[in-house]
Amino acid sequence: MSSFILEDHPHRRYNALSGEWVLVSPHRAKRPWQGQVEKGGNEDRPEYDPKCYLCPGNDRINGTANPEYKDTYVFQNDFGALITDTPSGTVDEGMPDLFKAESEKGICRVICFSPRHDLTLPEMELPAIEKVVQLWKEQYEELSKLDFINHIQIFENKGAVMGCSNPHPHGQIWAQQTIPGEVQQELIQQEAYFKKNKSILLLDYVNRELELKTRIVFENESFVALVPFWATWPFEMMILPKRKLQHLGEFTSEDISNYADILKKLTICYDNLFETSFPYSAGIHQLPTDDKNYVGLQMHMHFYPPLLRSATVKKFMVGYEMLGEAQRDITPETSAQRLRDLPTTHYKSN
Ligand code: H2U
Ligand code: ZN
Repeated sequence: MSSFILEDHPHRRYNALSGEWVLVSPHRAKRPWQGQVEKGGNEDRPEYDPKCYLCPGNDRINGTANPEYKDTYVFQNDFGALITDTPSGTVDEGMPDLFKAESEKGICRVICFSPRHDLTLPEMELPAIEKVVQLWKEQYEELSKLDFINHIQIFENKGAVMGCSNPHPHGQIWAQQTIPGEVQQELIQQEAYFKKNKSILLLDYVNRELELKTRIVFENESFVALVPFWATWPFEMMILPKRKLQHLGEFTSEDISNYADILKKLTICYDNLFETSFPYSAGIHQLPTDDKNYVGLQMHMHFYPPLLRSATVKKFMVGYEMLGEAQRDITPETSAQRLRDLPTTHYKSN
C-alpha cells in the first residue's frame, strides 16, 4: 500500500476556525468530466429598472421613496428579522434544560452598493467599491456605539440560487444583542488557540499559507485571498488581513483601497470561473461590540459559493453532509489553482 498523500487519498481535514471537520475525497474528483459546461443565464439588465425597489428614486414596497442616491445608500430593512423594541423576556415551558427561548433585539439594514441596477461588485470601478467598504466601516462604527448591540453581521447574499430576491447590487447588516452561533464557535476556537500558543490563530494561519503558496489566490499589501485548507464549498474563499486587525474601524484609507482591490479581484475570478454572475453568501466576521477583550480574534471575510461544475450545477449539502459531516471531492489546492489560472479581467469586458 502506498503512503498517504492529500492529493490522492480520502481524508478528513480539521477546520481550526470552526472546530469542525470536512471529509475530502480527491480520488473521486479525478473522474474525467466530459459533460457540458453550461454558461449561466447572463440576462442583460438595464442600468435603471423602474420596478426595482432598490433603484434610486423608486418606491419601496411600503411606499417609502429611495432618494436619488449617487453611490451607496443604506436604509432600515422594511421587513427586518430583528426589531429594536422587542419586549425582554424568556420562556422555558416549565423545563428550562429542555426549552429555552430568549427575546432578541436588533437592527436590520439594507445597503445598496451602487445606483446602477445592472452592476455587481466585480463590475464596479475601484473607487465605487471603496465607497462600499467605507460605508461598511461607518456602519460598524455607528452601530457599535449602541448599548444593546453586541454583534454586527455585514453580509451579501448574491444570486437567485442563494435566495437573493433582487439582482440590484446590495448587501445587508443584521446587528443584534447576542453573538450568533457561527461567530461564537469561531471565538471559542480563536481564544483557545491564543491561550495555548500566545499568538493569533488566523495570523499564524495566513503566515504559513503565505509560505506554502498552494492555496493563495491573490494578495496585496494588506490582505490575502485564499481557499482555506479546510474549505467545505468547492470554491470557498476567505479574505484575511496580513497584520493584526480586529474590525473595520481600524482600517486606514490604504486598507480601504486594498480591501476594495482584493474584493474586486476575488469577485472577478469567481465570475470568470463559469462565465456567469457567480452566486455566493459572503460576510465579514469581526470584533463583537460587547466591550469584551477578545485577544485571539482576527477579522476575516468568508465567501461561501454553491456552484460546483458549471453555472447551473451546484454542490448539494445533503445526505451524508446533513447527517454526518461536510464532504468535498476537488481538493482546496486544486480549486485555488483553478481560480489562480483564470484571467484577471472580467469576462464581460472582453
Ligand atoms: P435579499 O438579499 O434577501 O434579496 O434582501 C433584500 C432585502 O430587502 C430583504 O431583506 C428588504 C427585504 O426585507 N426589502 C425592504 O427592506 N424593502 C422593500 O421594499 C423590499 C425588500
Ligand atoms: Zn435596481
